[in-house]
Amino acid sequence: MIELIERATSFSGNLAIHCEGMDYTYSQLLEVSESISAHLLKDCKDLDEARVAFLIEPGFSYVAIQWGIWRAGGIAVPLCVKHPLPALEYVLDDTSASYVIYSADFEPVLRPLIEQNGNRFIAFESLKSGNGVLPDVYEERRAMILYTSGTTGKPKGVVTTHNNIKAQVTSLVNSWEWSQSDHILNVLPMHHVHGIINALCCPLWVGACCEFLPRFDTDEVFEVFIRGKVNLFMAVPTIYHKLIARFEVTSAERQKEIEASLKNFRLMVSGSAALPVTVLEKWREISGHTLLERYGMTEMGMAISNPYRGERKPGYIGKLLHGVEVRLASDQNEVELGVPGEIQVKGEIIFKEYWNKPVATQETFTFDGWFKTGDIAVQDEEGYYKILGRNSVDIIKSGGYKISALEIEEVLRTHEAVKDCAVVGIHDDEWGELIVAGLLVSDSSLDLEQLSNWVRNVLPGYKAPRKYMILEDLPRNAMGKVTKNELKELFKHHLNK
Ligand code: MCA
Ligand code: AMP
Repeated sequence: MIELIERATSFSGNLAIHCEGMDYTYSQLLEVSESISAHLLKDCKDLDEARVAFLIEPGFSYVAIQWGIWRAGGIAVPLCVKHPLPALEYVLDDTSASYVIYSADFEPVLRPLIEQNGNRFIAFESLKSGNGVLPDVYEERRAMILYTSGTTGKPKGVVTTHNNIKAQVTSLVNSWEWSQSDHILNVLPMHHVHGIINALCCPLWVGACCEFLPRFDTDEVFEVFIRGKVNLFMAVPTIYHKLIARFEVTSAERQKEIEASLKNFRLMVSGSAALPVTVLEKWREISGHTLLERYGMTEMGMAISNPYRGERKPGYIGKLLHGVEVRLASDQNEVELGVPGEIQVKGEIIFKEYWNKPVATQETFTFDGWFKTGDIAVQDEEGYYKILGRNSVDIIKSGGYKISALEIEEVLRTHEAVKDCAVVGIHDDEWGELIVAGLLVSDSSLDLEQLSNWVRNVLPGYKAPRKYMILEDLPRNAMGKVTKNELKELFKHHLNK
C-alpha cells in the first residue's frame, strides 16, 4: 500500500484537515477516500494508472479525492481552479483523462465538455459511498501529473511516482523537523508542487494538521494567525510582499496582535521564486523570523534549502538537501567552486518522465543521468548556493508561477489584429517579474483592453500580459531573431515615462 496512506492508520484520531470552519480526522480521510476508490473502480480491480483529473477547491474533498485516486491505482491530475476552459481542455486531452471529478462550483465552466462527453465527468456530490477490495499499489507506479511551462510552447505533464513523492516528502520532513504537533496554513494553489508536496503531503506524512483557506486573502491569513493554532507557513515571495503591504496599513493595535501571533510559529518558508532581501528583512522586523528560503522545481520537488537550524543566508537558496546530489555544470562538465554553472540534480526525488514526451524527457537529462534544471547558480565556500539567473529568457516567474513567453506569444498570434509579437518578463517588486508584450498590429485602432479580455478567455489570468506596447518593429539581431533583452529595456523606458 502507498506509505503516505498506510501511515495515516496510525494517526486515525488526529486532526488532518481544517477548512471552512470544519475539522476532519485521518480516519475520516481514510473512510471517504476508500469510498471514492470503490466508486471509481466500479467493476474493475485496479485503475491501472488511468488518469483521473479533478477540479475541486482546496480542502477536505480535494485530499479525499487525491487519496481515492491513488488507492484505486489511478494517476491524480489536479486541475487549476482558475483556468479557463481551453486551458482545462488541454490538460484533459493531453492526459486522455478517463474521469473528471468536479464540484458543483465548476459545473458552469465545464458544461460544454460535459454536454459533449458526459460519461467521464463525475460530480463530486454524486459520488456514491461504497466499499470493496482495493488493489495493492506499488510505490514504483505513476502517482501524479502536474503541468509545467517549459521553453517549448505548451505546458508539459510532469509524471511522478509514489516513490518520487515519498522521497520529496521525507527529505523535507527530516530537514525541517516536521512533527505530529504541527499545524500549517496552506493558501497555495493545489495544482503545483509547493502547495501539494510541501504544504500538504509533508503534514499528512507525520500526522499533523493542514488548514486551508479557499483563496489567498491577506486579512484572512492574519485572522488565522491570530487564532493561534497555526505554527507553520509556506508561501511565494509575492505573498510575503502582499502581507507586508497589508500589515503596514493596519492599525497599531491589530499590528501588535499579528506580531504576537507570529512569535508562536516554529517555521516560515519562502520559495518558488527569488526572495528579495528587502522582503526577508521587512518580514523579520514584523515577525522576528528569518524566512527559510529553499529551491525546487516541479520535476524534482525541493533540492536545495537553507538550514532549519543554522545560518539562513539572505539572497542564497541554501545547501543541498539530504538524499539529493547536486552539481553545477557547464554542458556536461562540473565547474570549479566559485564559477557559475547550471544546477544539475540526481536522486530519488527526480520525476519519471514528461507525459507522452520521450524526446523532451531524454533531452532534459545529461548522458549520465543528471537532471538539467536550466537555473544558473554559484556556490560559496561554505556550500551555500546563490541563483544568478536562468539559461532561457523565455521562462518568466510571476507571482511564483512559471510561465512560458512562447506559449503566450502563440496565443497572441492567433488574434486577427496581431501580426507578430514578443513577450518578456520585466522586474517587479511585488510579482518578481511582470509579463509584458510588444505587438506588431495590422489594425492600429486595436483596443488593448479588449485584447486583454480576449487573452484571459484562453489563458489563465496569471499568464495574461499586464502591459502591451504597440511597436513599429520588434528589436532583432543580424540573424532576424528578436532580441528580448532589448525589448525589456524598451519596456522599462516606456513604463518609466
Ligand atoms: C494576478 N494578478 C497579477 C498577477 N496575478 N498581476 C500581475 N502579475 C501577476 N502574475 C492580479 C490580477 O489580475 C488581479 O488584478 C489581482 O492581481 C488579484 O488576482 P488573483 O488571481 O486573485 O491574485 P491573488 O489570489 O492575489 O494571487 C496572487 C498569488 C498567486 C496568491 C501570489 O499568484 C499565487 O497563488 N501564486 C503562487 C503560485 C505557486 O504556488 N507557484 C508554485 C509553483 P485585477 O483585479 O486588477 O485583475 S511550484 C514551484 O515553483 C516549485 C516546485 C517551487 O520551488 O515551489
Ligand atoms: P516550477 O517549474 O513552477 O516548479 O518552477 C521552478 C523554478 O522556480 C526553478 O527552476 C527556479 O527557476 C524557480 N525557483 C524556485 N525556487 C526558487 C528560489 N528560491 N529562488 C529562485 N528561483 C526559484
